[in-house]
Amino acid sequence: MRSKLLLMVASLTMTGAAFAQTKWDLPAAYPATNFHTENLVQFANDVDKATGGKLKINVHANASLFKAPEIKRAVQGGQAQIGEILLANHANENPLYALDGLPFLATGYADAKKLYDAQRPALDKLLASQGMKLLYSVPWPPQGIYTKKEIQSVADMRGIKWRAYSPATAKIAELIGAQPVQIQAAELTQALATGVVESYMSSGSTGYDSKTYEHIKNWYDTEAWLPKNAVFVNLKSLQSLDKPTQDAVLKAAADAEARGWKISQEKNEWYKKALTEKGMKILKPPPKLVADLQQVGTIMIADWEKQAGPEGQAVLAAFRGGAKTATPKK
Ligand code: PCA
Repeated sequence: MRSKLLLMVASLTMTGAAFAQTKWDLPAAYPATNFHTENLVQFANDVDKATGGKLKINVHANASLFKAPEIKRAVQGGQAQIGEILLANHANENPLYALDGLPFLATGYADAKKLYDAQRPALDKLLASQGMKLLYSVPWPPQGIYTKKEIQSVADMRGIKWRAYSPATAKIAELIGAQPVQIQAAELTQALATGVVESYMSSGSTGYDSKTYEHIKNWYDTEAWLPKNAVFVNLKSLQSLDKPTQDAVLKAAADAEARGWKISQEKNEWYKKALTEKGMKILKPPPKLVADLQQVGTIMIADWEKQAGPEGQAVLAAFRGGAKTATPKK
């Protein structure tokens, strides 16, 4: 036993001497079968291949290494080298992170892309000031409302138990008079089973992953916003790699971003079919509900503009300038 162990140590050391292998931990918050996580694994495989095994990225799915709201700080502090977050989870830290979580600001994939283009330079700057680098960002499919009972307007949601995943989704509950409880995706299945959730807003993706259809039968396809996940790296960890390895990371990230946007959009349709097959009713939101929610969005966007400061307002103006033009940006 002892000699076998020693042999193993020796072979590891020899591998290490033959070429310096670096290992990175990548905490992620969503299930292994979620399309974001699958994209992360492919990104890690691409880096592995491009570097001939010099950089191994180990994806830890489903908040198994750090809880969703803790991942950003873990990467900043170097407990993990790279991570995936939901930008909107960090809204209280800087309004820039809140932008893609505001209802009815950017509602389809084309507008979500315009918003990302407008946000990206400011996000790069903000993360750089925190010692990190944004590698890529991919949206969740559009957000709709899961509810146990059928609803006609937000008045029908007064007092119901509402799962929030971000400051903005908690704010919506406050504005419509629902009772918010913060539950991250990794705990959602359990929360649904114990009855602490009667409603929430999210994508078909999370409804499917969490088996929401076992407890809730209605999903109103409001297409209210497309929050983004972002994959980012500790700058010192990145800079400690040799140049070709750094380039391989950046190249694989650009590929993952292009792939992720495409898959998100394709899977949006797939999830709706899959949820229907599982007994979920995918409903067109009634006009009163839409009007009420748009009012909620208007309030939240106006609040955001007040907090955002000149830099944030410039991002919003860039988006609105871009959003008005019919020609899509590259
Ligand atoms: N799913 C995640 C965030 C947005 C989404 O579509 C969630 O519900 O936690």
